[in-house]
Amino acid sequence: MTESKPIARRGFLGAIAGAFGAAGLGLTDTQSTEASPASVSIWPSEFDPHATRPHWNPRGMPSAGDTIHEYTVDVTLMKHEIVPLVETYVYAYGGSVPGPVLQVNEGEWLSVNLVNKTHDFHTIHFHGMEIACEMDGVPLSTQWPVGYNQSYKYLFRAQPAGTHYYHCHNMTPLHIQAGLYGALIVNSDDDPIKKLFPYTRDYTLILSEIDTEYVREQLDMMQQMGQQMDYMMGSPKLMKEMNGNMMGWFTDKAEFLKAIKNGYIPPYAQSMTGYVRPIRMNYFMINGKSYPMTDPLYIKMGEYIRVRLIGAGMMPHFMHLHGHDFWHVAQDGAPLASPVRHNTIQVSPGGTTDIIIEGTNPGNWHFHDHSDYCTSNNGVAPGGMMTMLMYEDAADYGFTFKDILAVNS
Ligand SMILES: [Cu+2]
Repeated sequence: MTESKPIARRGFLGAIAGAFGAAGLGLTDTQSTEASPASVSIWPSEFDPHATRPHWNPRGMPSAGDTIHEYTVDVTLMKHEIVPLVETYVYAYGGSVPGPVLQVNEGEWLSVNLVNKTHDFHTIHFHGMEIACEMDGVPLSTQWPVGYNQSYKYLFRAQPAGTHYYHCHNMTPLHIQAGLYGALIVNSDDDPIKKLFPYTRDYTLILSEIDTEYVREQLDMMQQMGQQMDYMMGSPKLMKEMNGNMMGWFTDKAEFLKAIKNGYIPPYAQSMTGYVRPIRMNYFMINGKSYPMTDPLYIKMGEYIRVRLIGAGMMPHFMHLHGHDFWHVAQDGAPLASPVRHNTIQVSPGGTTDIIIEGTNPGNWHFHDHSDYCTSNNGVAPGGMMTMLMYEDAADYGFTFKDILAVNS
């Protein structure tokens, strides 16, 4: 192995100054020299980027003796209650929002049979997995979308370890709002987080949002178009003939541009419902529920708990814990080089963020998105993306405050 070359800050600044002229950066020779020790390295010289290559060939197949976890995940149209009196139609994987937690050990195989029981198209994308692209769940790119009463079997080896998730990749802004997401946890026997913080409880919090009006309008429309869609699904040729009439699926850019020349108006220019309506989120959820119906996190003094935050929606969220700092230990499944201390942490759309909380301050503590718009239900606060960290042994430390739910009238 060749030794990697440390990047010296002096060399980096020197390169910029050379390109733009030192005067342009406001640096004198003395300043740039004094502020830049000769051999400051950003990364340790032993850093090996190849260490993060996939352990197993993503295009490999199972061998005799390999463990294969088999799941059947159906997609149904069902009613889901976000908070009392707010019930909305959603699509659901496996009959619940979020869908079932898929949990395996790194290197084991997952066989997931998607069965579609709705008059719409769906797939499953396994977000963060290093797998064969045919198993990646992107409709019209790596597979045909799965129509009514059709199925598609995904088979892949789970890698890399860490907190991941899965979601539908068809009409994503609608189908994720409509409930098609779930956690995918890949465990490792050699988890540095568990070694450093021997946690005893492990929570998964999937963050997402919904515009209930938008979802209702769109799902209504899909039901009305159901028969037409089912007929079309019988034949890929018929699907293609629908181009320009409805969905606008094209084989390439040239075909798309030709269709526009011939009068095709894409939905973003004239929406499928006849008018353009921007998405405006009104409920903000943790595991499909808004406060006060979110589940609390429980802890005891001296206990470590692991909290896996998954950004399944389309907005960033800024989770803030009262009364404690916590440790950011992994991002997008991968352990950080060193834990980082926070009391507020951003969870990006599509990102997973693992934190460790240590029980150090008995009581009941809010844990919520600090983007305050998102701690409301239909514009009324408190609500939304909020839960509690509750000490089970708080009474032992003289804390007697009882559970109170704040619900605005
Ligand atoms: Cu879908």
